[in-house]
This record gives sequence, C-alpha cells and structure tokens, in this order.
Amino acid sequence: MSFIVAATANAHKVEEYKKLLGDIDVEIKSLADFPDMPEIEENGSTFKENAEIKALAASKFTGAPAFADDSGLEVDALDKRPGIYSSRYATTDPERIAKLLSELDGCGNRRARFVCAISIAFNGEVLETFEGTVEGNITLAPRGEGGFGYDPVFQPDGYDQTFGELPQEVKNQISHRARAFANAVDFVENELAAIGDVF
Ligand code: ITT
Repeated sequence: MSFIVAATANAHKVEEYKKLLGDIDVEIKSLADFPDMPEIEENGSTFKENAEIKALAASKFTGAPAFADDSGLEVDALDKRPGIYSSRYATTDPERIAKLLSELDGCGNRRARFVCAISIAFNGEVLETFEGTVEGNITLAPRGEGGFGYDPVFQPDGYDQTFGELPQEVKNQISHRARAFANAVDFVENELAAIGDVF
C-alpha cells in the first residue's frame, strides 16, 4: 500500500487528516513512525514558509512524499496574533486559552480566523502549498471538550456552538484544515500519482 508522511508531532492533526481522507487508499504515517528524525526548526515568518520547511525536512529524511500543515489563530484585535506563534503562545492548551481570553478581556471586537497552510514535498522540493481559512469569533469563555488547541473558544460564523462543542464531522466540513486538505488531496490524486508507483 502506498503511504505519505504527515510531518507533524501533533496527534490531533493526524486524527483529523485520517478522517478527512475518508476512503482514499493512501496510508498516512506521521513523525511518530520516524522517531529518529531530528526536530524541525520552524523559523519561517509565514504559515506557508513554516509548512514548506516542515514538509521538505520530512520528505528529505524519509525519502517519501510528505506534507505538513502550519496553522494558527489570527485575532483582529491583537493585530493577528498569536498567528504563526499559536503553538508557542503558552505551554498547554488551557494556558493558551486563558492567556487569549485575558488579552481580550473587555474587548468588543472578537473577530478571528483559523488559518492553515499545507505544503507537499517530494524529491527534495516543495511541490505545492494550499491555504484554507475559517472565520469566526472568540467566545467570552471556553465551551465544549472536543477538538484541540483553541477550539473551545472559537465559534465559526453560521454556528451557535464552538469547535469544541460541534461534532468532529462538522468541524471537518468547514475548518481551515479541511479546506486546505481538500485541495492538497486533489493535487496528490491528480499530480503526484502521475510521478509513479513510488508511494
Ligand atoms: P506540528 O508543528 O508538529 O504540526 P503544532 O501543534 O506545533 O504541531 P503548528 O506549529 O502548526 O503545529 O501550531 C498550530 C497551533 O495552532 C496548534 O498547536 C493550536 O494551538 C493552534 N491550532 C491549529 N489548528 C487548530 C485547530 O484546528 N483547532 C484549534 N487550534 C488549532
């Protein structure tokens, strides 16, 4: 069976990719399957640059096609922070959420969006990068136990619930990751398969 490497150490992302893949016959391996791979330094200044860095490093190390997603939350009232620093904003998810709510304390403008860039790399080069976004608002308090990261405080436009409350299938229909991933899957099916039977 063919496989592609998801260049992520985030098990929640891998779980979402597997659901998003549906019945497409490609196995997803993750960095957990390559424990000897050195940690990748995310020193880009955009989601796209960081996604490219991660995908390229994983493809070079494994010799297999790889993809990576760099994602995060842009909050308008915070000049788009935490943005590419969403993971590094604090140490744990509850701390990230508490810090965000405290920075927004008393702030009426709670507009925000999740952004996801997915890059695909193979044979020492980045082949393509796709972006997806989902717009919404930051709630006053966390709601729901589902998802990960900032999901309990993100209420997507058109819904009364947060990503922490919505069923995973709903998040996977409208999320930043789902939108970027759909284009990446099309690309892999149409373009990468043409490279041959190497994966
Ligand atoms: P990898 O780099 O190993 O993939 P990471 O979690 O550090 O794992 P990022 O650098 O892309 O990944 O940081 C993304 C952070 O943005 C993530 O840790 C969450 O805090 C937040 N985030 C991204 N997508 C999210 C989602 O769907 N729901 C909630 N929070 C999300």
